[in-house]
Amino acid sequence: MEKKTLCRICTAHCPIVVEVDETGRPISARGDKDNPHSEGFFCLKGKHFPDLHTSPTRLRHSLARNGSGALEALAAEDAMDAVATRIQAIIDEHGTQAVAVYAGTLFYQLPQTAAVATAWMNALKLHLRFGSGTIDQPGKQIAAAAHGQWLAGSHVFDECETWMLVGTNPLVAMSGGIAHANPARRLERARARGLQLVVIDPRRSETAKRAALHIQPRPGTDPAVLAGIIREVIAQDLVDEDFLRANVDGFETLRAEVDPFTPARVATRAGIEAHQIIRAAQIFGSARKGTATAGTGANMSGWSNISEYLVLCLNAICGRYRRAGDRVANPGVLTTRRAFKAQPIAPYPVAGRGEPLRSRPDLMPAVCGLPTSGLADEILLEGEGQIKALITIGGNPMRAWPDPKKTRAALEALELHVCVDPRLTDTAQLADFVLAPKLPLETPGCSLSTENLSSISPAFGYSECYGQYAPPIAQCPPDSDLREDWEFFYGLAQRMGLDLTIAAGVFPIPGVDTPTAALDMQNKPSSEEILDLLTMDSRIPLERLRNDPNKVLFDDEGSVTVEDRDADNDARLDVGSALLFEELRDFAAGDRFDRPGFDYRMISRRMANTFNSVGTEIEALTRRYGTNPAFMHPDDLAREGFVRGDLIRLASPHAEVEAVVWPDKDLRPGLVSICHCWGGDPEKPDDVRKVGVNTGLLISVEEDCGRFSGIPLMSALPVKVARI
Ligand SMILES: Nc1nc2c(c(=O)[nH]1)N[C@H]1C(S)=C(S)[C@@H](COP(=O)(O)OP(=O)(O)OC[C@H]3O[C@@H](n4cnc5c(=O)[nH]c(N)nc54)[C@H](O)[C@@H]3O)O[C@H]1N2
Ligand SMILES: Nc1nc2c(c(=O)[nH]1)N[C@H]1C(S)=C(S)[C@@H](COP(=O)(O)OP(=O)(O)OC[C@H]3O[C@@H](n4cnc5c(=O)[nH]c(N)nc54)[C@H](O)[C@@H]3O)O[C@H]1N2
Ligand code: SF4
Ligand SMILES: [Mo]
Repeated sequence: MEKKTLCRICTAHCPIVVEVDETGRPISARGDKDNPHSEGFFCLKGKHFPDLHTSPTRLRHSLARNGSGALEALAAEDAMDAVATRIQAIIDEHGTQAVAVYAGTLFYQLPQTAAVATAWMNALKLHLRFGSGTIDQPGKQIAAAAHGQWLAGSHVFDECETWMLVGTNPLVAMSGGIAHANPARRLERARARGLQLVVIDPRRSETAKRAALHIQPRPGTDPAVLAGIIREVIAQDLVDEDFLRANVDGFETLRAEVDPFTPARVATRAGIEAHQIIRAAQIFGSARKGTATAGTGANMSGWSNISEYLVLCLNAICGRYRRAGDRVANPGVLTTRRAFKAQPIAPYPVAGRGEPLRSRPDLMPAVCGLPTSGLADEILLEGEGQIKALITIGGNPMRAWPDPKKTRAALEALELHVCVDPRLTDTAQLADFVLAPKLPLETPGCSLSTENLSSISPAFGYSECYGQYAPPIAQCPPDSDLREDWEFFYGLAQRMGLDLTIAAGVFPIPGVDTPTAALDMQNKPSSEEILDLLTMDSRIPLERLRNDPNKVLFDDEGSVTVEDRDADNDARLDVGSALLFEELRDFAAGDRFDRPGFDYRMISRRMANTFNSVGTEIEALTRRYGTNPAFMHPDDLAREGFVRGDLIRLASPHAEVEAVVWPDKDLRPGLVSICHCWGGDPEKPDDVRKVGVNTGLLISVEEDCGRFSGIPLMSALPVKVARI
């Protein structure tokens, strides 16, 4: 039997059709060609989405560490009893400051999980909440705070004449500017109607190959390239004077700060041609509609905050925001109803939200959350306030956190580590309890998380008025004892005597008072009821999506246009943040990441067939390379005397690893491009050709960390290579 649903491996949430057998076992998946939003698009990972549900390595029971130190199966209700008792005991002895949570990528992709787990943290007044966001693109929240936000949002890709992508590759990552579902087709259509794409990436990525202009700079030089483009936009008189006058402060400061970044100087610093800067400014600045967005490449290479800030400055001086009377392409389906007004939310404080970390006085709670790069040290530092318990939800610290050796030591030092994950990951293997969840095909879901991403950054979320409900379509594996993720947190709350209040949506929407609802703590609500609460004030009621599963586009529900600025509103965006321009001056002073003798730079990238650590154990997904190769330019291979498939030694100033080398003519010479979240337990070395290499081993969480977020140098990291 074929059933329609959504793939939930990545944020694209592609509509798929899953073949389910008579026992309710999902067999195979394909893209849903009848879906007008995605037009059948899906990827190889999605094809294997059912395998994640049926894999023999999937956990069918929760696990607990027994007296002899081994993990053994435990009934879900007993696991909740034991975990609640242990957490309560730690809180009774040390207070809630001894308990921390790490929320990984899957946390945010599952609306019920994010909502109920957050409600549990709120009920406990738990402050130590860490997430994958601070080792991802934390500059976004920091830049938005320093700059302010535009309540009416920006134009979507489908209606623009230009777009600029900085260190992001939406055609593979399904993230970062070109809307998720079917980005390649969207780009193709946009190009056919004349869109000029500008891509800034040291690698001629899948997306860069389709650009009108590809600038291939040295990694870690985005501030120069962006400041140079802004300077040229000003020099070429392409600034939107009206928008600036009405809405923006700090223009003279911006002009002065970018003034040193002449095309010639930028060319020298970034290793590009000066005319590319002039051309990028011309393409971007002379269009009427078009936005610049940045991704992980621009955030991981040392200058996260200032790079994201310059991106916002560029958009602001070119006036790339919706104005009063403009049509709002996607006024929302399942997210909380909101107003679209042609006015800013004024800048707000970047940091100052609490005490610095005990172990790291330089790292403190900021708008991007607590710095995950400091969490291992915070666990390891003994004394008053030490973290004793960690709960990991939908994340895999051993693969994802920089410095897995330190991570391992920290996880082992915990009194209690609870991991909510369907797989016995390297992280789960070190846990005291592994709570085994149901997977998306076995639970009700919807497109809310991805839609709600629109509140994180311009051009995130859906570009059209799309929403979809995904009913549970598969049975849990036979003889399993699983719960939905959220049920574990509800169960813990019941046992700990906590009342839970959940907030609508997944991410708060700027300028909107999010509605909340108290959960019935006696009679457990159903998963469907939780979804109803999460969409309690949506523009389109979820019930309508349930009742008419074939209707997924809602453009015919009345068009929404941007309203005028409120009469009493005088907020302005700021392009002259003194705080952030300190970073531009620091950048201008020279390459502070340079290390003599380390003549290559390692850069981050994503591979199409794995999603962070998900899929790295599925043979069909890893067949192409068998591992995460270290890609290098063929000229570099020749110079070093390497051939494809050679095992090489890759060293950073902090550590040394082995990797399998692979030619990639699309790379700028002098680089080693490797995907993250591979490799096994660093204390149990295994064949790198099989398990891959964990690039986090090369990264230091002590040196070169970004201001506020603590994001380490995860791209543009100095390395050297040698034959083994
Ligand atoms: N060196 C280096 N390190 C990096 C990066 C890099 O580029 N370079 N990238 C960083 C980035 S951007 C990110 S976002 C992080 C990723 O960091 P994490 O989020 O910590 O890592 P993931 O592998 O995405 O972890 C997702 C986990 O969720 C589990 N899972 C799958 N389905 C479910 C479910 O339904 N419920 C639950 N509870 N769990 C589920 C999976 O089995 C997996 O273990 O890594 C970061 N680390
Ligand atoms: N298939 C797949 N999709 C994914 C993921 C996955 O693991 N696999 N992970 C998901 C996650 S967690 C995230 S956060 C998103 C991330 O989405 P993106 O941010 O789009 O991530 P990437 O595809 O790695 O693209 C980053 C690009 O930055 C370039 N780059 C590296 N260093 C620099 C630099 O210093 N400057 C500039 N300008 N560019 C640089 C790289 O060459 C690369 O092409 O993708 C998500 N989607
Ligand atoms: S892009 Fe692939 S992994 Fe992501 S949701 Fe679509 S089918 Fe799933
Ligand atoms: Mo990420």
